[in-house]
This record gives sequence, C-alpha cells and structure tokens, in this order.
Amino acid sequence: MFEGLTEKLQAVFRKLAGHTRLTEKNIQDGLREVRLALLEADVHYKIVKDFIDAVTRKAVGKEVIESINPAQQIVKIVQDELIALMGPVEEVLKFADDPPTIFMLVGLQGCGKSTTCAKLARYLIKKARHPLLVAADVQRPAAVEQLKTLGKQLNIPVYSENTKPVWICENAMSYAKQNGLDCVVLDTAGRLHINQELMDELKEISRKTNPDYVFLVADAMTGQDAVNSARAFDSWLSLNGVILTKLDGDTRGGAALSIKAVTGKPIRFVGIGEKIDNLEEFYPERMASRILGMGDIVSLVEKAQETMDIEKAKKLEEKLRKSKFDLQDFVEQLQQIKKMGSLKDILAMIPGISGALKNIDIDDKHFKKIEAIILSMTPYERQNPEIIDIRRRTRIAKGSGTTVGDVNQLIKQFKEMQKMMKNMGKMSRGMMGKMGRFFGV
Ligand SMILES: Nc1nc2c(ncn2[C@@H]2O[C@H](COP(=O)(O)OP(=O)(O)OP(=O)(O)O)[C@@H](O)[C@H]2O)c(=O)[nH]1
Ligand SMILES: [Mg+2]
Repeated sequence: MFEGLTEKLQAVFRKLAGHTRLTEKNIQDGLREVRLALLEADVHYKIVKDFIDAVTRKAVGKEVIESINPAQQIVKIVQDELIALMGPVEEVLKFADDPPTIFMLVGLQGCGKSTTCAKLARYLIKKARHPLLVAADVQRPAAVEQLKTLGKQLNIPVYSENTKPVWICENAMSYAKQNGLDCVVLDTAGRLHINQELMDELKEISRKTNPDYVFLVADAMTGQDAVNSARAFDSWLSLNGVILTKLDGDTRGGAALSIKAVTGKPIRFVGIGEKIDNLEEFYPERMASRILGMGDIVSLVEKAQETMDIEKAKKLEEKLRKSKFDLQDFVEQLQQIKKMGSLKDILAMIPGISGALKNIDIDDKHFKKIEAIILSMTPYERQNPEIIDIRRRTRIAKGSGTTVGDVNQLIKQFKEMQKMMKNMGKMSRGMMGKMGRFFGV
C-alpha cells in the first residue's frame, strides 16, 4: 500500500536529516521534493499546492530551524497536515433507533460494490448486528448469484426479486422488518460511466428507502478518476462518505489523499484485499503513519486481537516465561500470523520495517516452506529440536519437499531465536528482527 509515495517521502526526510544544520533553503528544497512526490502519487494538483503552502508556513520558521531536531519537526508537520487532509472522520456508525439501519452502496462498474457489501455485512455481524444483503443490481445477469454466494459465505439472508431495483429495495425493507434484521445493505448496479439513467435509478431508490448512509465505493487504483466519480456522485446523491477499495494494490495513494479535500466527504472504510475480512475502518492518523512509513502498530494490535486465540496466547506467554518455546509453538504462531493476512502487509505495519521491505519479495511461499518443514517433524522432534540429527533432517526434508539445507537453516535460526527469547522483555525490538530473518528480511 502506497509503497511508491512512502519511499519518496522517506528519501526526502533522510536527506533533510543528513544536514547538520537546516537552512530555509534546505527546507524549501525538501518541500519541493515532497511536492513532486505528491504529484507523482496522483494527488490533485490544487491540494498539493495548498498542502505545501500549509507545511511551508509552519516549517520555514525560526523556531523549526533553531530547534534541536529540525528534520524530525518537519516530518511531524507533514504528518499533521496529512492527517488534516484526510480527516476528520466521524468515527462511529450510528444505528437507527427504528431499525433497520440502511446502507446504500453506489459506484461505477467493477469498483468493488458487491464485494464491499459483503465485507460491510461481515463488519456489522462483528458488531452483533443482523444484516440483510439486497441484490438491487439487475443490470448484470450474474450479479444476483454473486451476492447470494457471498451471503452464503456469511450465512446471512440475501433478498432478491425479479423486478425493478427500486421495488426490490422497498420490498427488502419490509422483509427485514418482518424477519428482525436490523441492518440492510443495498448492492446497487454500476455503469461504466456516470449517466442519467443510473443516477435516476439511484436517486429513486434513495428517495423511497431513505438510507441512513449512502457510501460511494471507489477504486483507489483509478486515482483521480475515483475522486472525480466521488464528486459527480455526491452532486446527485449527497454521499455520507466513501469506501475506498483495492488499497492493497495502490502504490501511489492519490485518491486516498485527495477525496476528502476535493469532495468534503471523508473516507469511512478501506478495502485492503479480496477476502471478506479485508475491510478496515479508516483513521486518518493511522493512514498518515503508514504513508510516512512509520508503521501502524494500533491497527496491527487490533488485528491480532481479532484473530488471535486468547487461550493459546496465554499459554504461549507462560512458555516464554519458562523458556520452553518450541517448534510446535513456533508453527502455531506462524499460523496465527497467517490468519491476519498477507505477511508483507503485516510486517509493513511494524514501525521501521516498511523501509527495509521495499526491495524484498516476502511472499507467503516462504512462510509455507517453514510450515511444511515443521509439520514434517514428529511432535517429539518439535518439542526437542536438539535431537534432530542428520538422518532425521534428511527425512524431514524429503517429507516437506525441501532440502536438508533448508531444514538446517530453519533449525539454526530457531535456536538463535530461542536464545533471544530467554533474554526477552527489554528486547522486543531485537526479536522482531530475528523473526524477520526467518522470512529473509
Ligand atoms: N485486491 C482487491 N480486490 C478487490 C477489493 N475489493 C474488490 N475487489 C475485487 O474487485 C473485483 C470487482 O468487485 P465487485 O464487488 O464484483 O465489483 P462491483 O462494483 O460490484 O462490480 P459491478 O457489479 O460489475 O458493478 C472483484 O474481483 C473483487 O474481488 C479490494 O479491496 N482489494
Ligand atoms: Mg456488483
């Protein structure tokens, strides 16, 4: 996510930090490069101008130049301005006193509406709500089937009918009320371009169902086109916010940084992958940290809390304290991490790591290899790696489809890690490094 932009900004800051004393000129030069980085990231030119003006006003002052660490102060100013650019976001969704709470998702063809409807439903389920998905897209023949499949995965009802979208939506409201469903998510049809017919249809649905939230779903990878579609949709429908999808594939970040400033409508959620779980609430502070390559520990911890098995975590902690961490624990840890998503995305949330990652292709293949090796060991071997002699290593390599060299390396690194675990506590940073080395970081 945003790798291109992050890399450029970090280069600018590194350069600034390299000067023993900062002058106004150094700062101006640095900000010129920030400006270029933002423009290359496809941020709207007018926003770039305002942004740089605001940062310059704050940065080119006596106080910053004479401060103990001027370069860091500039990073802080840029961070604050990024946050201001994307925020504020009214953070909690308000549910209707008189249910159902209605969410209407609109957007151009292929932007991710149907997938996002399912993700939003999943989010609502986690909030102990009972959502109904409504297939109001009769434009594309396979759309209803797609939503039904998604509904099945979530084990929730999908309302569909062979009639006009507006009637489908109206009837879905009565269906929800009769069946005690307290949230309704409307999946509407997309078009390649905004046109009168689409807008009339959407406006009529909105008028008849009076949704609590109208969210535009926009594809981050389309950059300024996403921003333009947000502006156009907003003029017809009065949006409550934007759900920006495919952020996982967006190296530039132009849409994420421009939408709020151009349309006045905040990003409320972001899609970060194709899976039903890959939807996150949007927090400007966290996004700014990620853009600046500072990681996002808060989201990482939240993710971990969602997917980790608390009981297992407690047992693990005890083992760590008694220095009894073995390969079985290690493979379980790996599996927990894998549940959280792509390894690269997770590591990128750890401060300081994202820079180190930029040229390294950590794929989940490496991850699978480690898992395969450990799973080819007997439980006794996993608990007592020191007994794994060359004969056993050969067998394990064969069983896991790897080489003896791979097995040797894993055991060697595991031993190193075990040693470190004994000295843990104050050394959590170092441990992260060792963990990273397992994946070739
Ligand atoms: N990588 C990634 N892919 C996504 C994300 N959101 C949606 N997609 C993919 O985008 C494609 C289109 O998604 P749909 O949900 O069918 O899009 P839609 O807007 O409903 O499309 P129409 O109904 O044809 O207008 C699918 O292949 C999704 O898996 C995301 O956050 N990340
Ligand atoms: Mg669709």
